Formats: sequence, C-alpha cells, structure tokens
Amino acid sequence: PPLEAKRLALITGATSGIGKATAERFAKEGINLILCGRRQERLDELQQTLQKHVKVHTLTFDVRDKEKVAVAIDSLPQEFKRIDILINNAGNAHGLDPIQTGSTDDWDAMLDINVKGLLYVSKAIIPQMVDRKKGHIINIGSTAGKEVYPNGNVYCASKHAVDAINQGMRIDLNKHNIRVGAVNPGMVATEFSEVRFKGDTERADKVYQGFDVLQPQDIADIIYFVVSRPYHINIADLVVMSTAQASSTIINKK
Ligand code: NDP
Ligand code: 8X3
Repeated sequence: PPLEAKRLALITGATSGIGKATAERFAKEGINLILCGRRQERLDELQQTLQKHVKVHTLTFDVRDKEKVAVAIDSLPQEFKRIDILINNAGNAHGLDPIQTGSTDDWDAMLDINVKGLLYVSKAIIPQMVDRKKGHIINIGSTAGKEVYPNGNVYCASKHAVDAINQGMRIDLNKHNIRVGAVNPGMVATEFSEVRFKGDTERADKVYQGFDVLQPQDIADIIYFVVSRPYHINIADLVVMSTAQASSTIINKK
C-alpha cells in the first residue's frame, strides 16, 4: 500500500531494549518508522534491517537538548512529517544510591532525560496531532512511577512525573481526539541496569538473575496491542510485571 495508507510511528530510545524491540515489532506489522537515539551506528544498523519491511528514517539527538529536538523533528522529510504514533521511551536510571549520597549529576541526567526530554519531544510533535485531531501517544513509565523503592528516590520521582504528565496530556488533549496512555513495566532485561551501574555488567546481570524476567519483546507485544486497538479504545494506564515480581522489592527468586 502507499505510504499514506500506513501509519507512521516515532520511537525515542530505539537503539536498545524496549524501544528497539518495539521498532522491530512495528516493522513486522507494517508501521513506518522514525527511529531516534544518540548512537548513530545502531540507528543505521536497525534502519538497514527494518527498511526491508517498511519506510525508516533516523534522527540522532540527545533528548536533553531542546533546540536539537525541535530542529530534528522540523527537519523530517515531507513523507515522514505526519506522525500517527509517538512512543516516548528514551530514558534510564543513573545510579542507585541513598538520597544523602546520591550524585547531583545522576539526578540531573534522570530529570533532564526522563522528564524534560519527554516533554521536549512531545512538544515538537503534539501540535500536528492537534491540527489533525488524531494521534496516539504512549509514555513509557514504570512500576517505579507507581511506588518508590529503597535508593530509587530520584529515578522513582522521574517516573512518577511521567505518570503525572501522562494524565495531564490525556486531559489536555482530550478535546482534540488524541489518545494518550502509559505502559508501566516492572523489571525488563535490557541495557537499563548496565546504564544504571555505569557499565558494571556483573552487577547489572545479577539484577535479572534467579527469576523469569520480562524481555523487551514482551513489552513490544503489549505496545503493539495498545496501538492496534480500534480508535475509540484508549489503554490509559497499564502496569505489567513478570509473574515472579509482585512489587519493586518482592521478587520470587529461585
Ligand atoms: P536501555 O538502556 O536498553 O534503552 C534506553 C534507550 O534510551 C536507548 O535507546 C538510549 O539510546 C535512549 N536514551 C537514553 N538517554 C538518552 C538521551 N539523553 N537522549 C536520547 N536517547 C536517550 O533501557 P530500556 O529499554 O529498559 O529503557 C527504555 C525505557 O523503559 C526507559 O524510559 C526506562 O525508564 C523504561 N523502563 C525500563 C524498565 C526495565 O526494567 N528495563 C522497566 C520500566 C521502565 P542512546 O543511548 O542511543 O541515546
Ligand atoms: C525500571 C524498573 O524496578 O528496575 O523502571 O526501577 S526498576
């Protein structure tokens, strides 16, 4: 079918984990893609693979840089300008320290990326959805946005902010016929813990050992389910954990 007949999704954080798995799933389902991240090489590689199935454009920017975000979205070629689906996924935890010894650089990174970055990307895309009175925004929150766990302090705060922004967006965009919802995963085996522990892969691997942890493809399946509902259905707020996990701290490890 011609490009216009297909939907177009912009995914932030498409170079790894949940974002990458979602890109792969969407490509399989015939959704055209704009893939975003900072690691250009990974974007190029993914584009090479996925453009066998759908149209793929890549944008390299740091979500913290509001000017670059605006310029990047503005630079999209005509055929990639009409974004039907926005997946606000880029984000990470930085550190896992008690509040009294936490690093201010880590705090800045989490609030600037997970909260402000999500807002900058959304601001660049929402107006065109408002003009068309159609669009779908999925904010990737976390169980950390529903409860706070020891040493999670600022990461949990950033994800609680995503929860509030998700609700706020849904309220403000309601009269414009735009779907807004959050997918809030529990623990998923991605590069998340490697980033949190600054490259300490041994410590990172331990986080996901001893139980049947969620895989990024599990979340991608759910995200595809959410975007594939008829337009009158909006999955507003979804929490998903592995069966072995009951809360952030209660995990049934073997
Ligand atoms: P990964 O570390 O595997 O992926 C994170 C992605 O975010 C990468 O593609 C990275 O791309 C991108 N990103 C990070 N910082 C920036 C930045 N400054 N500018 C642009 N892009 C950035 O982790 P996940 O896939 O697990 O994380 C994806 C989302 O899921 C996050 O919002 C996370 O909080 C959330 N989440 C994760 C859970 C888990 O247990 N894994 C559970 C619940 C929620 P690049 O480095 O190329 O810029
Ligand atoms: C990621 C889930 O519990 O590792 O948001 O913070 S957790």
